[in-house]
Amino acid sequence: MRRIILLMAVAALVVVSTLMVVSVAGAHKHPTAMAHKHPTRTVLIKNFSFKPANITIKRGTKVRWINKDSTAHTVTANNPRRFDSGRLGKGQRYTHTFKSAGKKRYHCNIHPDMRASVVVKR
Ligand SMILES: [Cu+2]
Repeated sequence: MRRIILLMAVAALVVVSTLMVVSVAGAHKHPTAMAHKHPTRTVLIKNFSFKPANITIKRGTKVRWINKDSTAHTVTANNPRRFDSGRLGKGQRYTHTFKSAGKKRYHCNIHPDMRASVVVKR
């Protein structure tokens, strides 16, 4: 009887320590996986154009625009309900996280010839 109790105690110890190792490994793995899954992409606004003008990202990616011109620009979706930075002065930035897949075309409201797009994949 004593032997059985000892065996059960050893078995319980093995199960508990295995679970602990798994959860510790999981905790270390998770933040790295998230960082790779949701990176930030930067688009510069320079010399009256978006650089790069066309990017392809995964759904959930955050895109950051930085205005490097001394002239004000906007980052405005062709369908303005999707996203609109408003007026960005020199050095100002705007970020938007893309949550739905598809090709999102955008432009600058002040200079309508400035056109670009973000392709969002699933
Ligand atoms: Cu502009």
